[in-house]
Amino acid sequence: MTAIRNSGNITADDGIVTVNGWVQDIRNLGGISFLTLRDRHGTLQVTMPKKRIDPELFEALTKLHRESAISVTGEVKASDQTASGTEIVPVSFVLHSEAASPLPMGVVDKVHTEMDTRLNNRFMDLRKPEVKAVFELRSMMVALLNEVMQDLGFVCINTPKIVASGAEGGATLFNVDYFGRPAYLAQSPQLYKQMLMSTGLDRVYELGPAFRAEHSNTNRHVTEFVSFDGEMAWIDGMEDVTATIGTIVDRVLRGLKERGGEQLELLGRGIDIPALPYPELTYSECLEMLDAAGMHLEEGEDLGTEAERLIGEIMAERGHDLYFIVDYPEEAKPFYIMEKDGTPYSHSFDLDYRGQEISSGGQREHRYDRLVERMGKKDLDIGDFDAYLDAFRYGMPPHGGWGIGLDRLLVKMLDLPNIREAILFPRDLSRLSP
Ligand code: AMO
Repeated sequence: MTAIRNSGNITADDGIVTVNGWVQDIRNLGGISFLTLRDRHGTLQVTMPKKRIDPELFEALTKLHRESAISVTGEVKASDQTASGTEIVPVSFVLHSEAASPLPMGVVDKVHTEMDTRLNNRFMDLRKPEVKAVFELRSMMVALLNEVMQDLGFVCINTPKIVASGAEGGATLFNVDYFGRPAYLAQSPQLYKQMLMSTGLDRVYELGPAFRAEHSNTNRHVTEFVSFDGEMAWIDGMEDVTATIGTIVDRVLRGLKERGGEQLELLGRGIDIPALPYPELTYSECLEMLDAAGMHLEEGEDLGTEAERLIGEIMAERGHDLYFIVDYPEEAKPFYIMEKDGTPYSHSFDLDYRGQEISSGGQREHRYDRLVERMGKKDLDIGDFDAYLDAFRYGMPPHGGWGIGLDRLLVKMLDLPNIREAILFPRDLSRLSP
């Protein structure tokens, strides 16, 4: 039996090997032909000196369509002509599946391919090493998040994604017909992670899909994203939450830098590690900063995309990539956020990464009466929230938490131009397939 090798582990002493991959390119120079075989780890050169290999084999290999899936068996030789220092002289091959021609898009061609074409043909787009690298880094990021959360004593949870009431406002709810009853796709695990704070599972986290019927077509909004949520009980204040987020993001940045060297190099990216603790700006300070920069927002107004970007520029000048914006007006924040008594503000924060919000969270209102009062203020029908409210009637500890958009975090870490670059099969206003 021949050894199965790949472009990452082949050596000149391997003798006869079999390598699986796609035909990236064939160059026919008359007396000799070269086939570039690409696999997960890189490329290998299959060298075919016309006089030294079986004419039928030569004919069949040189006629293959680009991107066909094949296995090549041959002898490994040392070569000073290839980057790997090896080449394979074939003795046989198996054509598993021939690629149709022409290809829907190029894999190695230097021509620019539109995002829509790429996403329509994602299976082919992912054959590009630099596109695949993003998803390898994403996988490392998820592994790192799980590691750090377990180290910090958080319990991994899964909450329902078909729900009876939304937590993040009616405008972005997707309706579901649940056996004739109205239901929604979960916008976040907010209500469930809070309910768990009354159980003794007092530190929980979830990495799961979140759905928003976003009508905005931007490079940072999708209708289905992965939310990395955390919730922790018995906190003394919101600072416990922001400090925990700092620890987590720092561990992930360091881990990716350490483990993702190969992929980061392919992407031509480095990862900067901002010093802890990440600085805090209050909402009011932001309004002042914006005013001084020539952008006026009314007190209470949401910081929109432009304001966030401008604050990002000012913070970059001060040497900060990651920073919290704290103490938002209570009016601008959801019902579950605790008010800052005697002020129009709240115990809430956003975490911004180079001018873009990647997370929001805060301390929650854990006092039943105050929570019901706050729901009234927001014109919510408390009857829709019975199951949630019950958990607050029988001993709910003070608690707080966050939701980090996993896709956005990756986009900012890798400085990608569009959230769709970080999602395998994105869903947006117009895209439902593939
Ligand atoms: P929020 O609604 O701010 O807060 O969402 C939290 C984070 O989720 C990401 N996000 C999105 N990413 C891509 N496309 C979208 N359409 C989208 N919407 C949100 C962002 C955002 O910062 N329950 C609270 C969190 C909490 O308080 O624990 C919540 O969902 O990165």
